[in-house]
Amino acid sequence: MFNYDNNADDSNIITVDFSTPKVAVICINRPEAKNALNILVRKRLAETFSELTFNDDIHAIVLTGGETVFAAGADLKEMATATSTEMMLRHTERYWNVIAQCPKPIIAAVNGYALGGGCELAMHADIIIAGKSAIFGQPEIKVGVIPGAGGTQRLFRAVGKFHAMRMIMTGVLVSADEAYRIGLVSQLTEDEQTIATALQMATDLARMPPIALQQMKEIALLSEDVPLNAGLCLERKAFQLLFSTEDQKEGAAAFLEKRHPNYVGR
Ligand code: CO8
Repeated sequence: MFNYDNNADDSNIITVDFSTPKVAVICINRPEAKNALNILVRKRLAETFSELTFNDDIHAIVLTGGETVFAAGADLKEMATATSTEMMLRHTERYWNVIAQCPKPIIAAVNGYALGGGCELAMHADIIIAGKSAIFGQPEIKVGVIPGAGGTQRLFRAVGKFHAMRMIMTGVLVSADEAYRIGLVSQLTEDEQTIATALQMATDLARMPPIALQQMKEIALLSEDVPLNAGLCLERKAFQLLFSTEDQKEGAAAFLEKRHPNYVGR
């Protein structure tokens, strides 16, 4: 079994910056391996997302790999000789699930490669900001496997069958422009502006009513899996529920009084 326990040299493999009020910026920091997602990175990401989920001071999260690369996939060196049983026993889905279930808005800021597990990680976000250098792809087929963290599922939902099939079957890498055109990217920017743009958006989101944002996210993601009528019903119930929040009263009052609202998350 691969040993992925903590190693003193890896203490900065994930960094979290709290310098912007109400926003956490998570950065993967493994440049020597193009930010490949080894198990320790995924474990630390899960721990970080878990902490941020319960941190009431944080209202929005930016996820990035820094200025030059987002993540070049799962760590191929860790998987090269693994057996099926070993892969099963790693239970990496437990790490991914923490990110998928994070109720707060997540913005991925992508420069450079977002391949394989890296592309799948970006797709765990709610919004993807990409610099012009960004390159997306699910090249797993070229190394003898298939996407293992949602690439056959989330990519389909994001870009539709024919773009997704082309990407996962051929392993073709797509440019930021193409990714934007097919709907895999929310907003394109210059590379130097990617993180700043994501940070500004996160700051804007952090000023929004947090309960409403979380209800919206939960229902929007659930609705991919439920019939339209059930989704509409969920939406209606949450919409009605929000009228019990102080933030709804504040939002309406601020509009009527022609001032900026001050949301408190109650
Ligand atoms: N895993 C491990 N190491 C990597 C990875 C990776 N995915 N990508 C890059 N590296 C390492 C290289 O081995 C190299 O290390 P070293 O200097 O020790 O040789 C270092 O990073 C720099 O890489 P390159 O010299 O190759 O840099 P280039 O700029 O020439 O190329 C590329 C960059 C195009 C990103 C190239 O490195 C590449 O093709 N990487 C592999 C991309 C890939 O196939 N990704 C998919 C992996 S499979 C996957 O993600 C399955 C997901 C399943 C979900 C997870 C569940 C477990």
